[in-house]
Amino acid sequence: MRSILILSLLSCFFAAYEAKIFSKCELAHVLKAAGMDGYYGYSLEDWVCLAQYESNFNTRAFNGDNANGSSDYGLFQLNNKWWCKDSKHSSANACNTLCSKFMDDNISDDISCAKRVVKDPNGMSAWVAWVKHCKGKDLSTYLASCKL
Ligand SMILES: *[C@@H]1O[C@H](CO)[C@@H](O)[C@H](O)[C@H]1NC(C)=O
Ligand SMILES: *[C@@H]1O[C@H](CO)[C@@H](O)[C@H](O)[C@H]1NC(C)=O
Ligand SMILES: [Ca+2]
Repeated sequence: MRSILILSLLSCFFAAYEAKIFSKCELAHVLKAAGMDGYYGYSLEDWVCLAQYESNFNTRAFNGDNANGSSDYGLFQLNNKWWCKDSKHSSANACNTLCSKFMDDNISDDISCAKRVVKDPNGMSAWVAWVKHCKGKDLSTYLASCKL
């Protein structure tokens, strides 16, 4: 009995540190509510596709070995050269935040920063995975199964 209690306490403890992995439709709902459908001319499909291919919808996605020496953080793989600050790199820190904030389960700051990124002249082309997997593709049925 006691070991069961301890086990369940432990699993609660670890659950708090687990990555949140969105489903496609769950993320579509959150991004829509955050005004991303049509934001800077990009469809909701584009935003969700971008997150799928950048992070596989994982809020803890981390890539620490880009060829240019930068690291990418979280759902939108925001990097420590331009957008956020970490201890490894000098940064323009245009989103004025710590990169670790892009690794937690609250994505409202990640969304704000992505909105900032897309305002630059490159738009969504700032995201290599979007260019490769989403740009110019027919995404018309991509979110068809989601009740939006
Ligand atoms: C560094 O490379 C990564 C991956 O190729 C890219 O996503 C990122 O935008 C680059 N960062 C800079 C500052 O050039
Ligand atoms: C998420 O973070 C924002 C600040 O970035 C905060 O205003 C909001 O209350 C947080 N939401 C939750 C559910 O903790
Ligand atoms: Ca966050």
